[in-house]
Amino acid sequence: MSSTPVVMSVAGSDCSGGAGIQADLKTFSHLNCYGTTAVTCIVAENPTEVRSITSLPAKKVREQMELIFDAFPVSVVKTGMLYSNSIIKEVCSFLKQIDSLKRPKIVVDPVMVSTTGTKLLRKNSIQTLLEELFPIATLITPNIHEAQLLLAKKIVNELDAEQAAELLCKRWGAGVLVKGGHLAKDAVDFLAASKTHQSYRTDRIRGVKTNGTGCTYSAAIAAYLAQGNSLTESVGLAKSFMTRAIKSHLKLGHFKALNHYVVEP
Ligand code: PXL
Repeated sequence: MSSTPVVMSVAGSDCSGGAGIQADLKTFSHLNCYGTTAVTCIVAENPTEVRSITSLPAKKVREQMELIFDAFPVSVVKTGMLYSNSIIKEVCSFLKQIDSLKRPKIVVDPVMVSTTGTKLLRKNSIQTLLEELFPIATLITPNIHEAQLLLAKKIVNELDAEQAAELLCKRWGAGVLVKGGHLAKDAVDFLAASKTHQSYRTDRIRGVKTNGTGCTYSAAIAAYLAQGNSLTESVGLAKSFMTRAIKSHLKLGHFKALNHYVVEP
């Protein structure tokens, strides 16, 4: 009998393979989960440029989710680039009609802007994300920029980041991991959840700029959760995985890429 956990990524396709659905699937399979997907958008991009975004009709996103859930016991859903109001609403409507006791855990990466600066969420859609998706999330994983936007408040130091996690956690009743990768000093992330507050600190790895760290981190958390680890354990394991994936980055032509296949320490 197989006990491989099934996880699902609802996100955009990054043809360059570092972020989006592609990063999620690599991470899921490397961390011993069976990965499934609902594609929301096709993003034509490479590490320096987003050329175009083509979004799928919201009903087509729902259809993918329906068929996967009809066939597989999905234990964790990770959401990434959802892009539009209609897609966010359809995804949430699908997830909400699942009995709350049977609903999978939901890890929300509130993707707003690409590493190259292109908007991956329409401006008028942030409110929909907050109202529809955050209340059913197990964990929300904003980086500093996203947390600033969500709170309409500047975050300049570790204390601000820690308070941001607590505020967002209280406001939405979900676990919140504010990722401090963009702060000046160590790479420190703050988790605020109903029963736990924890920080995760590693030395900053300098001089490695790669796409897809946010996508990969949230996918790794989803995979570790699907394997039955607690939220605090899953974030710790995923943080360690990320540190190794950045440290052992791959050199591909002129670019550095995350090594999604990095081995256990
Ligand atoms: O890293 C954010 C991100 C998420 N999802 C998709 C992307 C990107 C960055 O480019 O392309 C599909």
